[in-house]
Amino acid sequence: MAENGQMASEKRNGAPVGRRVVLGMVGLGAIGVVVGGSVSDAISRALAPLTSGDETGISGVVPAGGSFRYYSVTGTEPERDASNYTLKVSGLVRAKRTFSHADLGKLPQTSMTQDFQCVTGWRVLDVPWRGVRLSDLLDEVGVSPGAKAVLFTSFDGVYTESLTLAQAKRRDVLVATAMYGKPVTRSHGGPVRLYVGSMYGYKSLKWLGGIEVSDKVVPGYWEERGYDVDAWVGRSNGRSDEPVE
Ligand SMILES: Nc1nc2c(c(=O)[nH]1)N[C@H]1C(S)=C(S)[C@@H](COP(=O)(O)O)O[C@H]1N2
Ligand SMILES: [Mo]
Repeated sequence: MAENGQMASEKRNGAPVGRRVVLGMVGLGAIGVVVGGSVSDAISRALAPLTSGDETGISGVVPAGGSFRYYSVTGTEPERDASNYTLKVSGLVRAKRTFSHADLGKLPQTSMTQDFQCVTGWRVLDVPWRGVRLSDLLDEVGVSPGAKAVLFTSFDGVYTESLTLAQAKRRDVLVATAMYGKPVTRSHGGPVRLYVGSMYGYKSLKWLGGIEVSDKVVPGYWEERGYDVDAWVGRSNGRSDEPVE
């Protein structure tokens, strides 16, 4: 496990939040000193970037559950928007294809409301997601015989993930273009991210740039660093969270 159970490079609004701050937050949570005037000025300042400007409108008190944390292993938010976005679909498919944001909008749209749970423990309840089911996208390009897995790359240039083909076809796996009724924000991986409903948050790759249909699963960024490849909430990583479904 990385960083004492905390995924590294937690950040917000372009300002990287150092590991010390993150660990400090954990300590605060443990002794329950979070609300009101009891938090020292220095710590309040350190926490401010995490609590301010919450687009979701559900920002809770850090580090209690109920709100998203923001992660980027690169410490940056790659800049791409709906106007210059492309999603390249390649590998074991009938027809390789590059989708623009508008192309994605022409495919069947799916909405679902489902929790988001990070393996470090925080969970956001009832998140409204919208986008194209990965299975619908795969049907659109046609999966070739011999395909067994789907690999994902981020246009941050570093982060990767993968799913077995069976996992990829689940109805709660979305190529998400909206959260909370609005376009996915840059911090949350916009304009297009993955949402893998039943698995821990690290499967939900942000800034989705490439999908490759393959004959085998390739462990992703965090999986190379010790997290489980099959990341079912409550049934992996030695955790016993309530499953997400
Ligand atoms: N490209 C990219 N995708 C990523 C990550 C990341 O650092 N980079 N972090 C993962 C982890 S560990 C989690 S919990 C979620 C967090 O999503 P959020 O930043 O929208 O809260 O994104 C996942 N996808
Ligand atoms: Mo996570």
